[in-house]
Amino acid sequence: MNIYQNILLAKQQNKKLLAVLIDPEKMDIQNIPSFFEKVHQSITTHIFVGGSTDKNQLTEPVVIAIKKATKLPVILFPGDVQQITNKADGILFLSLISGRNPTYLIEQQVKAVPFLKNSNLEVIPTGYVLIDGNKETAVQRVSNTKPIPNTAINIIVHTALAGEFSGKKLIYLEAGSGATVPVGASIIMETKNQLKIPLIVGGGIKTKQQLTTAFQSGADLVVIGTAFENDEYFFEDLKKL
Ligand code: 1GP
Repeated sequence: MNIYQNILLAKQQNKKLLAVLIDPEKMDIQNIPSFFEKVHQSITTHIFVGGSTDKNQLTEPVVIAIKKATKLPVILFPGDVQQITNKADGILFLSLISGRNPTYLIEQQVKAVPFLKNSNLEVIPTGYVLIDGNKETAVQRVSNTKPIPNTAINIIVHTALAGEFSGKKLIYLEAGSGATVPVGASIIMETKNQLKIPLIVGGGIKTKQQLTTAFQSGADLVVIGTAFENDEYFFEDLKKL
C-alpha cells in the first residue's frame, strides 16, 4: 500500500496521523539517531522534511540519515524545487492555492517535472492553504503571498474545495511555521465538513491540547515542527500508550 492509500485508510478508520517536520537547516545530522529514538516512542506516523529555504543543500544528506534511522514514511515538504531528492519515499506536490503568485502556483511545479518523472518518489498533489497565524511567517515572506485572514472562514473553505475540485488529493491548512495562533477549531471543522479528501493541519501547534483540538476538529494528519526543535521533551507528552 502506498503512502496516500495509507492516509486514506487511516481517514476511513478515523485513525489520527502525526507528522514530525524536520527542517534540514535546523537539524544537526549527528543528532538524528537519538532524535529518532524519541520519535519511535511517540505516536508519530510520518516524517516530513522541508523548509522555506535550503541554502546549503542539506535536504539530501538529512534525508539519507533519516532513512537510516527509521522505517516511517519520509515525505518531502519542499519550499522550492531545489529541495527535491530521490532518497525520500514521497513528495507533497504543493501548490500554494491561497496565494496569487504564479511561481508557487505552477512555476516551481513545472521546474520539478524533469526530476520527478525520472524518480521513484510517490507524488501526492496537495493544495496548500496559508492562513493568518498572527505572525508573518517564512512561508509568507518567501512565497510573497498574503495569508487568508483567519476570520474569513468561507474563503478558506472555498479555497480548499477549489483544490479538491481541481484534483488535489490532500488539503493542507497551514498557519506557518512558528505561528502564534494555530489554525482554529472552527476553520478545521468547517473545512472538514465540506471536504472529501484528507485534511492536513499544521503551524504553531506546541501543546498536546492543541494537537488534540486539531484532531477532534477534524484534522486527519497534524504536522508539528518547531515544538520539537525547541524542546525534544515534548515527545514525552506524545508517547504511545
Ligand atoms: C510548518 O506546518 C508546519 O510548515 C509546522 O509548523 O513548525 O509551527 O510546528 P510548526
